[in-house]
This record gives sequence, C-alpha cells and structure tokens, in this order.
Amino acid sequence: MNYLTKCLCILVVVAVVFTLGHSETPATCSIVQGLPGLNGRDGRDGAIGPKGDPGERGERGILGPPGKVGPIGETGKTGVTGPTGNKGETGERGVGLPGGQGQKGEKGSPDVESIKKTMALESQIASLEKKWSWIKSVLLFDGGKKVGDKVFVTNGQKENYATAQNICKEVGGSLPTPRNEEENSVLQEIMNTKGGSSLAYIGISDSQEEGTFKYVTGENLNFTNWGQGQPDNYANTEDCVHMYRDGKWNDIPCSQKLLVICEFQ
Ligand code: MBG
Ligand code: CA
Repeated sequence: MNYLTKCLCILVVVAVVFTLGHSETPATCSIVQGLPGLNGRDGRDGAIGPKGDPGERGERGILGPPGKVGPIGETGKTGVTGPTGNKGETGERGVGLPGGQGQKGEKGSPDVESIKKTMALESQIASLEKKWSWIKSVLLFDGGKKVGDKVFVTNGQKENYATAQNICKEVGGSLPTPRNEEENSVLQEIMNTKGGSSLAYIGISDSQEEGTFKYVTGENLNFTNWGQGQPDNYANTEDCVHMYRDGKWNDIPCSQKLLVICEFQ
C-alpha cells in the first residue's frame, strides 16, 4: 500500500466513524479496509547462538584454606657471616697471680744528704770499733783470753747450765762455742788458769733432740773434740757438755755446777 492510498483510507475511516457517530444509517464504502489486528504471541526462541566472547574477569574470591604442609626441603647452604655483635659486658674482676721479681735497678747517684748520713754512720762505726777494742783490752787485763775476733772471760762463778747461759746472755755474750782447735785450746787455757779446780761448760747440748748436739745458737756442730767413749748419755741423764782439763769434751747432767765462762764477739 503506497502512501497516498494509506492517507485516503485513513480519511475514509475518519469519515465513517464521524458519520456513525451522527447518523443511524451505516455508511458504505467500496474499498473497505479492516482495522489492524491485535499483536500476535511471542515467537519461539531462536537457535542457540555462537559462544560469546569471555566476560571481564570477576573480582578475586576470598582466601581459601591453607594447603597441606609440604615435605621438608633440602638443607640450605651456609649463609654469609653476619655482622659483628655488640661488645659484651665487662667481666668480674679477676685475681692475678703475683708477678715475677723485677730486674735490679740501676745504681742511683747518691744525693748530698745520703752522703752526709753515710759519713756520720761511718764515723759512729769507727767510734764503736774503738770502744769495743778498748773493752776487749779491759777484758784481757782482767784475765780474758782473745782468739781471732772473740774473747773468753770468766766471772769465777760456778752455776748449772741454764744459769750459766743466762749470765752470759745478760752481759751480751753467750756460753763458749769453740769452733776449731785454736779456740778450743784458748778456752782450755782460761779454764785451767782461772777456774781453780772447776771444769767449765761449753755452749753445746742435745736437750732439743737426744743424740743431736747443737750450739746454743741452734747451729749444727762444725767441730767436735769428744773424749774417749763420749758422749754416752750416761744413765740417760746427760744432755749438756763440758770440757775436761785436757780439752776433751764430755756430756754430763745439766744440773752440774761448773765454772761460768762466756764468749764475746
Ligand atoms: C765419766 C763421765 C760421765 C759418764 C761416765 C761413764 C769418767 O767420766 O764424766 O759423763 O760418761 O764417765 O762411765
Ligand atoms: Ca758422759
């Protein structure tokens, strides 16, 4: 149907409708065109089309549960040495061993004061030596006997060993200790000339240890002049030593009262 025809039909219809609305007689028309029918039902689905392009990637899902623990891996290689650690705390104070003896120092140069002191001491020593020499002369004048640097003197008393020892000590001497033949002879001489009939003690005993005779100084004997068969510790009572007229030695009881002879050195 062309455009013109369409317009014409529309006009006709409009006229008919208008006429029907104002006249009881239905109008007639040689060309009658029906009204358009109602819309038909939806057609059937078409055939499945070709697969479309993949859609855009969806958002990331929530984190799934952790998987099973895998097997232990191989031991890794030793890593590089790490940086040096911080300095540790100071340890407790140690106790050191005593150090060795140092080397001998160099000889110092004496100062004036030291020289003066030394000179004063030398002067004092010289003075004392002079005095000692004078005292020895007096001792000899009074019957003392000199041998080497020592002098034997008797006071003429007769005492037991302990008392005789104390008497000698109190005047700065000791009981006589003959250390060689010469000293023994000089002691023998003073005993025989100044002791009357009395024999004299020697500063030797084995009071500390039976059988071991020592000088009163505690020293071991470096010379002996025992008489025949002596010392015998007769009756187990003899710890002190005296001299016979012939200069030989014998052990006797310390309680015996004998001539006191002292030695000074
Ligand atoms: C004496 C001694 C004495 C003791 C005695 C033994 C005849 O000398 O003085 O000490 O040894 O002999 O017989
Ligand atoms: Ca004896």
